[in-house]
Amino acid sequence: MRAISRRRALLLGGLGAAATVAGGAGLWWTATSRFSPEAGGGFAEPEELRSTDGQLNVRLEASPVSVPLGGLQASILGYNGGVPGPTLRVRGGDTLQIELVNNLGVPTNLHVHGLHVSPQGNGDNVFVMVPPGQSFSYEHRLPADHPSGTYWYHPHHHGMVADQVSAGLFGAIIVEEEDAPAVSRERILVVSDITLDGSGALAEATPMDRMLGREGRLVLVNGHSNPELSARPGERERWRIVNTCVARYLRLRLDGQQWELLGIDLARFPTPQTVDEVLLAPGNRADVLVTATAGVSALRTSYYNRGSMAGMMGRAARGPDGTGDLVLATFSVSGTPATAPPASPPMPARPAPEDLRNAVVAARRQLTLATGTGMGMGMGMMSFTINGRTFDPDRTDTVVAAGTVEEWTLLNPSPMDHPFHLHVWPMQVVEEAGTAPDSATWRDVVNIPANGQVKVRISFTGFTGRSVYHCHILDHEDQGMMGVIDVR
Ligand SMILES: [Cu+2]
Repeated sequence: MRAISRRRALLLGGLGAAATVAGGAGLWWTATSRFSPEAGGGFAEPEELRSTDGQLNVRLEASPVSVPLGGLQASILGYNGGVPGPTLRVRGGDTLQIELVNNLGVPTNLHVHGLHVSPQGNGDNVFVMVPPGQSFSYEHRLPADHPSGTYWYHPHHHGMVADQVSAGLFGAIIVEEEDAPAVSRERILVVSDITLDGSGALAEATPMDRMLGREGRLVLVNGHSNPELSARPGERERWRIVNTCVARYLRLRLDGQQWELLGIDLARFPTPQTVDEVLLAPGNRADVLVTATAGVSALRTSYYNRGSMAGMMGRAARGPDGTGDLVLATFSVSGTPATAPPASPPMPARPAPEDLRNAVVAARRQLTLATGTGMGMGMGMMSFTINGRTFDPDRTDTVVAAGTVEEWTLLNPSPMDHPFHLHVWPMQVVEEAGTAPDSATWRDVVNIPANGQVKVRISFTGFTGRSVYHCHILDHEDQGMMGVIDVR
């Protein structure tokens, strides 16, 4: 039997603590080197909740749950008893009300990642804290012209975000478009990663995990290990892929199939892009069209070098563990060919944000995401800063005039990538790797490569109030790589 830390006991509450104490073997994956997770079950999707008459009222209970994961009975966290939580489907103009119930042993809250909604009051307000045993009613009023896209929700209580998201607290949000492409079927693929110990309890992140950003050893699609998706030749499917991983980058391929990228995060590209691979930093989403070709194909993620901490022990050459190649899902195409695939989608999608490439820029700023070894810091302790400062909820770092367009140069002088996320207002990439994109490219998470920079433009319209921007390697966010913005 091994001791359970106070931190984990608090996080998991009664159920997790009991399960951990009862178990007690070492890390599940490392304990048996030949272990491979039970895989290949049928593809399943989370429950879907859809708005009616402009309204979606949802109750989300964050609780310890016991669910089968990759052949083990896992004691983790979930919304409404499952991992992922329910998928929420809304449209522009809708009101999304979420009653968040906190059944955890620690505080939590809820962020609607990517939604263009108010950050104030009971809106997308990350400064709200919901204590254990209490609940909070969020209300999000989506503008009528809210960009379509795939979004997601997860806790955002500073200092505990990585622990709670990696434990299973996440779910998808879909904002439907007016002119959706005709498809044979649409699927949501919520990708997550987690490390369990031999008893199925959540493994605790090490100091190294927190520094580099933890990557779970078990990678799941909708809570399943390598599920099998079936289709007939000629069918066209729309896949919405969400990267909810705390730090894992997904470099996706689907060899043997026709794969077109409709968009990343929000809106759609002016024309679908035929691509070999799609890179999703933590927090990003892909919207893809798959035209099924007979055969069996693997949805793979391949190794992506996101850098490391220079001078740190181990891992320096290849970066953090776990960013290697693996199969996320299997796509099996067989049977009677479909008569004709549905017609190509109309482009671009409506509504879409305004193209800011020729906009009047009211202010230009630089934000520098840096890592360092601070004075008096212990072995292995790093600082994670934006413009030299760690997060302070009481300090406002950036004041923006409402209604203006700004251009931000996002700089990363550190030896590892940092995916930059701004709440509420989408970013349009205007310069990446020294070149301007050919077409309007929006993101709400923009990867800033190690020793690189990206320029974005942001239209601060629609809402005022205090919100945040941060690194979406959630371990970095928890350690202070976050700033406060006030639009007024
Ligand atoms: Cu980071």
